[in-house]
Amino acid sequence: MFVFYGGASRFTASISLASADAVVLGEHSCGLSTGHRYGRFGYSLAGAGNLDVTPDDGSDVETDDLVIGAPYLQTCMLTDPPETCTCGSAEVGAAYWVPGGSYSGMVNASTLGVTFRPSDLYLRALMGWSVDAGDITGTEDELGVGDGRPDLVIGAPWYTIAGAARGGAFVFSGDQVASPPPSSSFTTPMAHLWLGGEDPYDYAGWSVATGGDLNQDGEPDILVGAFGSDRGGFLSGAAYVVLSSHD
Ligand SMILES: [Ca+2]
Ligand SMILES: [Ca+2]
Ligand SMILES: [Ca+2]
Repeated sequence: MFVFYGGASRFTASISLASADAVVLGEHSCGLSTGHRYGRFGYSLAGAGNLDVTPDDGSDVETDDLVIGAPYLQTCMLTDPPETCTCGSAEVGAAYWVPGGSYSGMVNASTLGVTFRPSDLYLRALMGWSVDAGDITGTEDELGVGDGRPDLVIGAPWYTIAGAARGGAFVFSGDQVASPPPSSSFTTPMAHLWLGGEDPYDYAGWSVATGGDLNQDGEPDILVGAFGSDRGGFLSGAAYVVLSSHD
């Protein structure tokens, strides 16, 4: 992922990505000689607002942050030395929250921020195929009213529960992610909310979005795309709307 720091006068004409201010990389890939293990970091990305702001103690960190997906990340890339990568080829996938900052040169997402991945490292999930962020929820309000801190939505379209590739989206509470003691890694059972696909091969979570207030209750709502859904006929596809609150 290439980062350019803004400025109205800078973003004109054309800029080569080679002159980006920083390049954010995912976890290592294994070489071609070891069987094409790769993560495809940057397949999805989104601005994540300012998740690590600390509201009550005056020590606010004012940088806006990032969420980035690497849906083809494989188990061996986490567990084996780069030169071997001898494990199976399950594409578990991962997503990374990266705090904002004045980065330069090449930086690594897994050492900068927080990693999200399935708890089962041998199950193909393609987690991180889609990502977005918005203040969907706060931990102190069971009605889902936001707490001012962005939360993360991470799609996993191949995630399998009771049938292949139902897919779905995991919501991780920003409050949970930012709460001390800081954790560098979250797994799917720690998610605040799971929005699971209805049927096998729905591929729910192929796309996700937050931020729109569809029902005008002041809180962002969640959209989950499932292109394999048969709701409207064979492979009609569907887009699910999950409102932050409803009567
Ligand atoms: Ca921040
Ligand atoms: Ca929140
Ligand atoms: Ca709403």
